[in-house]
Amino acid sequence: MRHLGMRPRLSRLLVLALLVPAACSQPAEPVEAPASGSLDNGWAKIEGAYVRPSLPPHDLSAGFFVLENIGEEDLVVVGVESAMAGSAELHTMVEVQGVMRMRPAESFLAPIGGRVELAPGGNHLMFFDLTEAWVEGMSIPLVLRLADGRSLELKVPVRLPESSS
Ligand SMILES: [Cu+2]
Repeated sequence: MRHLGMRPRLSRLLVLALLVPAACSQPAEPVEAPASGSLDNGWAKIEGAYVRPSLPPHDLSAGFFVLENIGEEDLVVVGVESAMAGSAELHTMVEVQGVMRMRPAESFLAPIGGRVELAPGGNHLMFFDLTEAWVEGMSIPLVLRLADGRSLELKVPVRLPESSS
């Protein structure tokens, strides 16, 4: 039931919802289901998406996910947005004179039947100017923009990366 033309209005509503203090005259709001960090819409599958707790005082966070292309067209992620971040970018890691540094990336490609994996130390999402600190237990709304105009919306949990052992 989601139409292209509705997106701007939806995002305005999201922003409004964030600006309205939680403690107004409304009776207790239903408890929101925890963010799953997953999505399966028939042509794209996302598993294990999450964002890191923010790093004060810089208001930064990074996000990760595995996107699997289960459709019949390439999935080219060209942007990311969150109603809880002033701006967000796709980032990749490159080695510069022996030091790994992050750089903005143009896009992430999940070819037909393939996948793209974002993980600490590699490709990631980067979030700036967070509207509030991101702490474990919160759910963060994300929108991934695709080159062909489609988008993927999901809610992801805030958590630390699983320790690699
Ligand atoms: Cu980065």
